[in-house]
Amino acid sequence: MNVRNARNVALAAIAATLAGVTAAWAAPAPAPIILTGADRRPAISLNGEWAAIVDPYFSGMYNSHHQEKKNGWFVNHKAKPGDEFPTEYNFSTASRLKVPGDWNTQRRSLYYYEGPIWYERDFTYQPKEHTRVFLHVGAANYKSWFWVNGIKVCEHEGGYTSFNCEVTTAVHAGGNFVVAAVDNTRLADGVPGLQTDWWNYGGLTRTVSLIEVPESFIEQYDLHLSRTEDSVIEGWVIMNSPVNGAKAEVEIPELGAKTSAKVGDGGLAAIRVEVKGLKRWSPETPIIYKVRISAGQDSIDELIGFRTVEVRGTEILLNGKPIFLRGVCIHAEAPYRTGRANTDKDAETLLGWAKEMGANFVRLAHYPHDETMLRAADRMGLLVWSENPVYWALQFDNPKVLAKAEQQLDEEIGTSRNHAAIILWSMANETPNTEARTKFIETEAAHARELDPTRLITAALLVHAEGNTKIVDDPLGKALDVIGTNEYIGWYEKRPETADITQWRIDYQKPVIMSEFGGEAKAGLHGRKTERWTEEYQADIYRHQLGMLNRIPQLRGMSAWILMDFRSPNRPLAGIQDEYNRKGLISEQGKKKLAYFILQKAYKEKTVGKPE
Ligand code: GCB
Repeated sequence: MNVRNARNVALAAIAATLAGVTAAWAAPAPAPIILTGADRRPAISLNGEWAAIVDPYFSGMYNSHHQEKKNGWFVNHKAKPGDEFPTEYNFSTASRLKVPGDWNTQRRSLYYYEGPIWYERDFTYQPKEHTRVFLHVGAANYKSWFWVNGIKVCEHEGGYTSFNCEVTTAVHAGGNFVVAAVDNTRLADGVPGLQTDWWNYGGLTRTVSLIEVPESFIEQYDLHLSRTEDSVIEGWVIMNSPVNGAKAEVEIPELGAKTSAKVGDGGLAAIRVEVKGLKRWSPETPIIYKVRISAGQDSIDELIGFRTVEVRGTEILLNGKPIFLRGVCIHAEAPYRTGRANTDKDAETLLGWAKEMGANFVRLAHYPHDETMLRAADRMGLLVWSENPVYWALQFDNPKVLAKAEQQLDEEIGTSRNHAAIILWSMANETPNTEARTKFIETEAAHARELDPTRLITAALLVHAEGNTKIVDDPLGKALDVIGTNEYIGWYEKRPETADITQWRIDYQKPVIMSEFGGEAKAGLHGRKTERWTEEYQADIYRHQLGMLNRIPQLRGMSAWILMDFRSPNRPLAGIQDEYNRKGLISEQGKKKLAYFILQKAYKEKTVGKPE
């Protein structure tokens, strides 16, 4: 079937819908599936220029008279003059947007845009026998719907995780086309919700490709170093549609290690393999092994580092030894060009600045970052705090919101569970202390533990104060392995020197990470250290913070807020902020501020934190 025929089929389906007859796409959209190591599979890239139609009223999706979902008025729209229907839209004459990319920084008129945009791209394809094909979407913020040749292939909610829509029966030999609707409208029942302190970059913000797999294929796998048995790599492989008697095989050629296991119920094969001479991954020795995972006709060449992480009392142990996390928070904001970060170069620049500062740890705020960032952290030796976008006040009493948070966790953990760099799954940031919230995040934490018992669970908590004492007693702390706390002494409260007389009371005998602290400065603005917005004022905050942090006995890590200035609509102060949160240690144009060097000295000389 060629593109034109496909269009006709799709047109017929639209007509059927309009006539009140159930059309092919009136059926519920198939759920996307999660693939581990999708970026390690050969792929047909669909990156590049896509046709784009801005549709603020979402008229391409809804029936204008009844507001009922039409499920894709635009889905097949390649209408040419003379085509009877539809008439209002034409992808072939529409303007273009780059994929991957947020739309806000590609066109001035889309800078503040929050709403739906339709995307379309043609591609040629040659189906292969016994092969299943997935449309892999690195991320689409926030809700998205996909059609291939007019056939609905999936819909998805959540703007920061990858997903895969099966298109095996929708593609055909020759010319094909994919249409996507992406809507970044903020939702009261979304995750995150209506309020965030970062830019709501919309669009197909990460790579899009086609991934081919055999009929029976490897869906997810988890391979990690055992905490209890030295030199044993354990884990599992899950196969989709395994044949009877299927086996999964794991091989690490460099270590001469190889094992195979029977695929049992639910497609699961348990893996255990003894290894000799394994060199453990750590920030000082970011050693990564080539690992071949194969099952039936399918195989993936992975790159995995092996290390253990655990908590003992108030210590965090990496490879059995106490570690202090000298870190910094990072948003997925592209250095120099701004907008969403999504290239190896973006990741290497951001993480390179963290390394240069002497950091061994990064908090990737406030949502899961992309594979390029995680691969770079593995390679460069930076421990990672990875975060679910449960941010500020969500509808914590709404079970649908919990389901959305859990789905995003499934995707975050399912796709990135083999990164040695990730040691912490963060459930939430600065959530209000209510019963509904605590229950919500406890459920989320239990879900994360079930998905991955090998890593530590954390969250960034709000603290309160009595006089000069900061108190960490949020009941959520019970559900966490590591307590994260945020504070802004010297910026949102009091003066930088207040830190000198601040005490901390932490009601949990657990490790603590100061997950945010800092203040704003405009790069290049100099003055007295008492003048807000100057680099000197920001540097003074850091000087006083370092002394205070050293007086918290349970402190096992810190992540300054934040590495680089980032766009936020909450920061309109003209001439200073200009819609950037200026708490960066580095400007968005790469200019290091004085505070960067204060922290660099403390990190490099290890004058902050417990020497290991
Ligand atoms: C916070 C938030 C973070 C903000 C930061 C700020 O507490 O967790 O998302 O950007 O403060 O700059 O106010």
